[in-house]
Amino acid sequence: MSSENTKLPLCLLLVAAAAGCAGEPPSQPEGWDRAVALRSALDLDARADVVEVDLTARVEELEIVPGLRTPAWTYDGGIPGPMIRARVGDRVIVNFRNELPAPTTIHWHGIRLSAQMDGAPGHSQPETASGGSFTYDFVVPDAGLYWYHPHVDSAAQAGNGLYGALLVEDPAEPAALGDELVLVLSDMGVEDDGSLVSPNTGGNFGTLFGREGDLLLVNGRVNPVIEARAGLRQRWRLVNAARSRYYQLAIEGHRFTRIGGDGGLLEYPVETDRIVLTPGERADVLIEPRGAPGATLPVRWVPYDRGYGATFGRPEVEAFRLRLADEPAAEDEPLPAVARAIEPLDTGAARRVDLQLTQQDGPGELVLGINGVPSWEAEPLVAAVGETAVWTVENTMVFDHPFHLHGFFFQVLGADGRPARPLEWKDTVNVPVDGAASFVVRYDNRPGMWMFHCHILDHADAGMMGMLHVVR
Ligand SMILES: [Cu+2]
Repeated sequence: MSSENTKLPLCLLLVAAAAGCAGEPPSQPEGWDRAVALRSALDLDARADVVEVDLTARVEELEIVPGLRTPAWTYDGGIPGPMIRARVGDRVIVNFRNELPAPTTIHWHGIRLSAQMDGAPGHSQPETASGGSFTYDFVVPDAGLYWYHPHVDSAAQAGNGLYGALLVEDPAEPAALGDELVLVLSDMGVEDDGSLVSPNTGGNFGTLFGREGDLLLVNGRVNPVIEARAGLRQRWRLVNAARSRYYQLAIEGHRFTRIGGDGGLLEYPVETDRIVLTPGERADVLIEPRGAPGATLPVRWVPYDRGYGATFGRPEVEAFRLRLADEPAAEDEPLPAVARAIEPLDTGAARRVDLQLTQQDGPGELVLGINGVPSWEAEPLVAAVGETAVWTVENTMVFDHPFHLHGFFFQVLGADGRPARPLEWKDTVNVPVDGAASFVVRYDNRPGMWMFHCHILDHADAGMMGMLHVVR
């Protein structure tokens, strides 16, 4: 019961409970989010500003396809892993235990933490061996939706099911934006006998294209149904946790209001017909469903042209659906102002970093790289704390690459060389076929080794990765 309700006389409360109060605002249907509700990690620490959770990676047989048992790789026995919920400025402690048959680490995608907690094997920490454990301990300084996943053999491990959401809430944010859902989008390849498709399926071509599982998963479920009431806004916090698949979502006859991205709210909201999320990216969108009582609104995955053959012969797929309640449309409250003051970073005196995403020539296993060098041969770039840099990442291949920098947010630059509007903080940006992406970043006072890589994880594992050494 909210604190406001407790101020009402008891008789009024009883009347409201029995008959429904005339002035009561309309609400989503009972159990509207049941099909996609995420498990929340249990906070073991009583202190208000500390979230402490236990997290175990282990193989668990799950029924992802009805009637089949799939030995998925999981955090705490489910896909996705439990959602970790914190508030801006909280300290988050994760007591991690590895019960997988392989070494692993956890990377906290997007969080501006110290390099020691970033989960980069060999730089942040040693790999956590099978049977081993590691304690992650960091502060979450920025509101937004983040996520966690392994950084060892990451295409295979994330593809097998290892990912979860970390939501950092800001109590100062305007309330009443919409009823909120966190949706972790991914995919999975399952054979007819329920076993996982081999992470090496398709050989070099599989690596080059980036492996996509045939099953689209929304919070670990195939085509779940979200109940809705026409006219009532829902706020969807989306993350693309797939190892290679781009998500482009559309709802016939509807537009989305995008209010946030990787690093929290945008400078101002934008309307859009489609939401595009490369692997690693997040979006914070409002949707106001419209339609006849009882109608079904498919939320379609629409093929995104990310290069050679990416859309060829590929149909649209229903990723999930909204079912409207058997009630007339409701009138929602007007959308409160959603805006955020973001200072554009000054590119004037910025250092230049020029990178090319490359494919190596040669026989044998496919090798990708950055500036012609695979990650295992690359020398780290060096930068100084406090420095501002403009990165230009050029794509020399016939596939798009989602480029991710660990540890720091950046502002994507438009064609005019200035931060694109609306301003937003990002950590992953698409680099289109035969094109480039530019961004400006300022290295705040967190020295250490930071990774950057393509977030098509098959590409990262094939060498499209490098290191940035930020020194004091
Ligand atoms: Cu790539």
